[in-house]
Amino acid sequence: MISVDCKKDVNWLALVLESLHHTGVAIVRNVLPLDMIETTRTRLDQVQAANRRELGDQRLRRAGELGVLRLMLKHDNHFFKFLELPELLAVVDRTVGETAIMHLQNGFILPSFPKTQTPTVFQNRFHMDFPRVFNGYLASINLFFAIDAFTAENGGTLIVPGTHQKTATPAREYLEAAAVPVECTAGSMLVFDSTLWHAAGVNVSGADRLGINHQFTRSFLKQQIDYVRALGETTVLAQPARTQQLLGWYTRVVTSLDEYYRPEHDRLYRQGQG
Ligand SMILES: O=C(O)CCC(=O)C(=O)O
Repeated sequence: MISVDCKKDVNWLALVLESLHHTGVAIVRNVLPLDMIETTRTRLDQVQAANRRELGDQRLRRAGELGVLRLMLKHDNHFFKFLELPELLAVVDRTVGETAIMHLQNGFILPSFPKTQTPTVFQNRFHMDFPRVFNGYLASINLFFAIDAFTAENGGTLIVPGTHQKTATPAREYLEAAAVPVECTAGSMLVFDSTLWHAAGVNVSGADRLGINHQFTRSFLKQQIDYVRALGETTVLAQPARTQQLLGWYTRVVTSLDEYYRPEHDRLYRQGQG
């Protein structure tokens, strides 16, 4: 798995793109500044507390997830900053294109468990985040930020290089034998083809492992959460144009003929969206 420093390697983007093609994965170090890492840590904890208040522990437990935080943008504008990072945008542009939309942004506070006591849930079973292979056409990409350093001990994501864009499901024994834990510094961005087989690792470090995952797709695919409706027009329009596009502002689906027959500049689903 290649690891490049985006502040030192002038060729970092070309290396990432080539690595995505060959192995389905690459690590980009040094993406987040220190102050953003620190602020993000606090804000993730606050979102988790707010989710517990709003949804209740029972409902969250029933979902069978380990510390997954959804729709963080609703709680805290801080998480919009990730959508303005030049390195994130550069990878999105060169993979799923300039009209791509955000499929999801999820925070992770992966808890530590005593050895052998980690519950088995969807996120720590090997899976593809985008389980559709379109004859090699890249439709979805993951950009996953390490807010803590990722290590084998704290559950750094297990990835299986070269398993992307395959129609046949790899044998479980193969996935287990060939998986490599992502180990990287805090502030790194793990980039992977969303058809790559991966799983959350097992955290036995004694401390939570914090991260934020993003998935971006071609503009014509459905989002996991309709961010435009979830956040509301006022919040979306307060963001830079590119963020509006990533949230799905230019690919809204019309609900009436009045909306359908609007003039070009006012259309909900703009022309040229890929
Ligand atoms: O937390 C991780 O390292 C991976 C999580 C994951 O694969 C998922 O939620 O789909």
